[in-house]
Order: sequence, then C-alpha cells, then structure tokens
Amino acid sequence: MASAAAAVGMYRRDGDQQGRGSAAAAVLCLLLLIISSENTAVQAAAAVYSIDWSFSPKVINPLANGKTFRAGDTLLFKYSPGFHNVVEVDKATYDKCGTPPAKAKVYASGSDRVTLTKGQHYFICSFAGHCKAGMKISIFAA
Ligand SMILES: [Cu+2]
Repeated sequence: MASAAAAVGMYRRDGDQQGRGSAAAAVLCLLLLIISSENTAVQAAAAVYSIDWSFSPKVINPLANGKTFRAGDTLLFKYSPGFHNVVEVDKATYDKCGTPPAKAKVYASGSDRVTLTKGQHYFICSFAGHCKAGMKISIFAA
C-alpha cells in the first residue's frame, strides 16, 4: 500500500507533498472500491435457482439467464414426488444415462435443495427411461 502510493508519486513531474497525498488518497479509494466490490460478489453468490425438473429441464429463475453459478448457490429441483427423482452422478453415468453408482446421492422430496460446490455437477432422473428422454442437467459452479 505505502510502496504503491510512492510508485504513483514517482511518475508525477512536480512530486510535491500535495501530489503524493492525492495519489495516496486515490490508491486508498481504489482499495476500498475493490474491497466493497468483493463483498458484493460474495453476497450475490448466495442465490437460489429453481429448476423445473422435467423432460426438458430449465432454470426457472430468469436471473440465471447468462449468469454463472457460483459455489454456495442452491439449486431447488421442483417436480411431483413419486414420479421423478434427482440423482447426482459422475460424468460417465450422466453421458450415457447409466445406472447411478450405489453411493450416488438420491433426492426424492419433489422440492430438493442442492447447494453447489465448486466444479461441474451432473444430475439425472433415475426412473427408467427418464434420463434418455431428456431428464438430465449439467451445471458448472465457479
Ligand atoms: Cu423422471
């Protein structure tokens, strides 16, 4: 911080005390801006995105259009319980709509909340034929 202010001062032709002072103030303002924008980003990350979990699943929340999902965001899968489920699977199972591994997490309430961790996530419905009919979604969280 102090060295950054000095470096800015060095490039000023006059190099007077007032110049150094305002350069330091500018650096301080910049730091405050960076800190406050980081806080805003953290707050924006805690979003809940409802998903219409169907044969053509889509994110209902219009704010999600063109948005990046972030670690900490929650997906809320909405569907009729008993008719579908949500299973988080690996990429291979997702790609071929295979049988989920025994350890795969199964959600079946019809209003399932999944908080995203960083990385790529794969969800399918494991009811016979549903995944192949389109009931699958892959979501990346930054
Ligand atoms: Cu289904």
